[in-house]
Amino acid sequence: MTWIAKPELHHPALKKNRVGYTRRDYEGKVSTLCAGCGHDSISAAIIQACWELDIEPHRVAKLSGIGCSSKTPDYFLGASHGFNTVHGRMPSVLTGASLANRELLYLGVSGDGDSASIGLGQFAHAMRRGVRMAYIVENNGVYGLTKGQFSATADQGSRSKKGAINRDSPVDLVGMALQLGATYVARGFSGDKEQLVPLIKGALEHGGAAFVDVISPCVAFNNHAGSTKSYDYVREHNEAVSRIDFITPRDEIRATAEPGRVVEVPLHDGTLLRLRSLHPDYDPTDRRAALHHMQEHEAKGEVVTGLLFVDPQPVDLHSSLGTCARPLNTLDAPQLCPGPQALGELNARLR
Ligand SMILES: Cc1ncc(C[n+]2csc(CCOP(=O)(O)OP(=O)(O)O)c2C)c(N)n1
Ligand code: SF4
Ligand SMILES: [Mg+2]
Repeated sequence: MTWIAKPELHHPALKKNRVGYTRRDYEGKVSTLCAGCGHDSISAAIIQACWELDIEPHRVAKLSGIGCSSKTPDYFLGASHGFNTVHGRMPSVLTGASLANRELLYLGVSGDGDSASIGLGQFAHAMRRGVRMAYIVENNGVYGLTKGQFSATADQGSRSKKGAINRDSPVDLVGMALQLGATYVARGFSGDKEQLVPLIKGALEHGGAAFVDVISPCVAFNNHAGSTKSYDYVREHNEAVSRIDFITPRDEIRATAEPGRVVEVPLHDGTLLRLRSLHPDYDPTDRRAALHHMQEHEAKGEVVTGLLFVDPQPVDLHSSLGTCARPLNTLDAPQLCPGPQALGELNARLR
């Protein structure tokens, strides 16, 4: 129903956030995805996260590749910057944009086909270089847009809608992100908005390479018995390591009465991640332990969700390259091209 335009008028009494926007201001066009597609729930969670964080929409750049998942940036943050790249190339285009302007908040949206097959190398290098971004993979285990072929994240032994068995080993993007050095690694489920919104908020505010894998069932091609990415399977096998609250410096920090161990992780910008650990021994700041925990539970067929790892003081590509603090489009000609003498001195330093 691409021809349906959303009404532009808002009810005057809609609640506004601290920067004067209603939740509606963070929406995009009417979605054209199948009714019940998990990807639409992720769009709703992104809208909620940005509204609650008081992010000004023009400060966000949303980039994606190709697929149903990569179409979704059209359905949220309609007033933000956007770039729909070619298949699997979102990370490199985003890296370039980020190097040219580090003042924007970068949100990369991709699919399991887009990131675990054609874009696997791009995904890997964005993580290992510490590109400052929130990288969200809407993971349904199939190529939804091209009619449901198994993707590289489909579990070995899982069945397609037509009954074919997937014989190949899966690519585990969460495990790879942990091994490659991502400094914020989480997994959510599109059917659990309460868990997903704080995970996305944490990723947006992280300040380094933040990866969020979201299991997002494809109702058209991968929501049947025998699939490990269906709503029923994930609900039955969801093994959450923690519940997180995301607290910005201006929020009142109330004492929690929740049961279980509470870990508070202060972040570089003054925000506080409060994790209510559902496993007494789980330490979200121990990369190797996170990997071990995940592999142990996944061997039992469980889907581990929650904030799996966070480095509260991330080193990102800007700090390792010493990039220009100002957006390049605000520099004048002499600053961008300081002349032959400066070039000569630079060359001399490299000899
Ligand atoms: C270079 C290139 N190769 C192949 C395709 C065909 N193609 C379009 S979308 C897609 C896969 C999308 O899968 P995924 O990223 O998982 O997104 P989903 O639709 O499942 O959300 C493929 C192979 C393409 N568009 N471009
Ligand atoms: S084909 Fe699957 S992934 Fe694509 S919109 Fe439909 S349900 Fe969503
Ligand atoms: Mg997919």
